[in-house]
Amino acid sequence: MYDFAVIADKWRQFGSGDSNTLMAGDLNDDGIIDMFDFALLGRDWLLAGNCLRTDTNNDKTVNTKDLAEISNMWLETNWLHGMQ
Ligand SMILES: [Ca+2]
Ligand SMILES: [Ca+2]
Repeated sequence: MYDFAVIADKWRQFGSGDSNTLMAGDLNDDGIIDMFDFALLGRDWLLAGNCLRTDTNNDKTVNTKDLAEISNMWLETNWLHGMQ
């Protein structure tokens, strides 16, 4: 586990580019969109409600639109990747 100073330094290194942003499809916040995120989507498939982490487009339902979000960004990474 890293402390805040290490995370802040990593954030600064990446500047303000796309790699600095959090990705909606990264459901477990490990910095990469992969099979673990897909598994979480499957767990919540067709659930409806507010504040669902797997509802990537915030339409209050976990469905094919969220699957499309993950599929479109498959294996993309951001600055969080490799921090854990
Ligand atoms: Ca992930
Ligand atoms: Ca959704």
